Amino acid sequence: MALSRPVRVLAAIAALLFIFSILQMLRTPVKLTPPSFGSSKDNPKDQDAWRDPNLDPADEPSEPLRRVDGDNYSPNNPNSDRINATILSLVRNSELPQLLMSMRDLERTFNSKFNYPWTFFNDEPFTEEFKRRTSAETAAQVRYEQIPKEHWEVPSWINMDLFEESANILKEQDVQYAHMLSYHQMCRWNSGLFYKHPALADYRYYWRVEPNVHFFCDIDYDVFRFMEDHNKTYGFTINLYDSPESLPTLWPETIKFLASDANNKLMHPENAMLWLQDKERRPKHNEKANGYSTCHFWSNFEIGDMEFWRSEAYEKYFEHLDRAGGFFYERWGDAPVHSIALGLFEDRNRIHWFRDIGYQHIPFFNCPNSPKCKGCVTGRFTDGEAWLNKEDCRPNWFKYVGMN
Ligand SMILES: Nc1nc2c(ncn2[C@@H]2O[C@H](COP(=O)(O)OP(=O)(O)OP(=O)(O)O)[C@@H](O)[C@H]2O)c(=O)[nH]1
Ligand SMILES: [Mg+2]
Repeated sequence: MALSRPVRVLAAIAALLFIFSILQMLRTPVKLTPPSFGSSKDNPKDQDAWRDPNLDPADEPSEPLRRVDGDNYSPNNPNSDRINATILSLVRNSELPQLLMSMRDLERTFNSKFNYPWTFFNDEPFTEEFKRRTSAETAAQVRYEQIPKEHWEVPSWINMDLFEESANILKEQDVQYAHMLSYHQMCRWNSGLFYKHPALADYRYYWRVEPNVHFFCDIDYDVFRFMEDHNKTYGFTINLYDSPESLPTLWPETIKFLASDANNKLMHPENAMLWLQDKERRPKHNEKANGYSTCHFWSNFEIGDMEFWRSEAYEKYFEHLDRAGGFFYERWGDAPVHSIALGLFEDRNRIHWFRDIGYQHIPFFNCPNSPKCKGCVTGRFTDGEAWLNKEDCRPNWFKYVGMN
């Protein structure tokens, strides 16, 4: 039987589609390639072959791990297995929608199982709407705390005319948020004041969360107990280079601090000085930052032990930096300040890369290769422009310290 021409064309298309789909099924899966760093005169080491460990299957950390068993983590259990830890967030009322997104993700992946309390901080009173809508997202206890004036206010020794002049210079050098006084206040509070809030007096561990971040992977063990049981002080997901223009005197001030014998003794024998001072991968950064690589733990994610921040070493160091004025005359961030302190005064083996926690704060990701993760692309470091891949300084951490 002769087929009409349109029917013959349709049959041919169907046959081609059939062959195409068979070929697709037989094809080997697409291989993920590590992020390419591109080449740049500024980054002679960027062309080094480096395989992102996120491409390798990511398991949970080693035992002991404490898990949900019956009602041992239920919200109202007075004898629960929870330890003295809280999830905390500094946030503005206006950021409520973005904060709810972060809360939903963290509740879904972790906290609906373990029910650790949430503590919210603000320099202003929280609105009733903020309280109502955030407490509706969790079965755990929720607390709303205002920051004492003396913790937030610009310190008396800061000269505001000099602040304005310095901000003009920073702006010329493209330093973001240079004129935004509240940004400087926030960085100072996150560096050296948050853990002094009376609401945290009885807490030891914290997990810092910001609005508009995402968590992608199920976490089926108590991360705070992990920190305690494995003797960890600090956990991070992302490691980045900072803008050297924002902190030209941070390292010189650090060296000044370490110059006295008493302060020099505060350094830990197993410190991460080599990591802090690396000048191989980004020599220009080290040069502009006067000896500091600028590599830091990205502190919008932190799981930490406040005993470290409350230690004599950190107290003295923060006091020194605060007096030096760089939180205002430059734009020292809490991330480099925390990172330098950890690199100097803590045993580097007590710093843990949470490779299994899938995380995003725009524009960077930590996306593990694990069936527990949904919604991010394994091994993708950024969804921004390609040059942002250069900002990843985990290779430095792994080179000098390894994966603890
Ligand atoms: N209450 C309050 N929270 C603040 C203030 N400034 C910043 N924050 C919070 O501090 C955290 C860090 O501020 P961000 O503006 O996100 O700073 P960032 O992460 O460096 O900048 P982005 O890349 O723009 O997110 C966020 O949790 C903010 O909600 C402030 O003036 N008041
Ligand atoms: Mg942010």
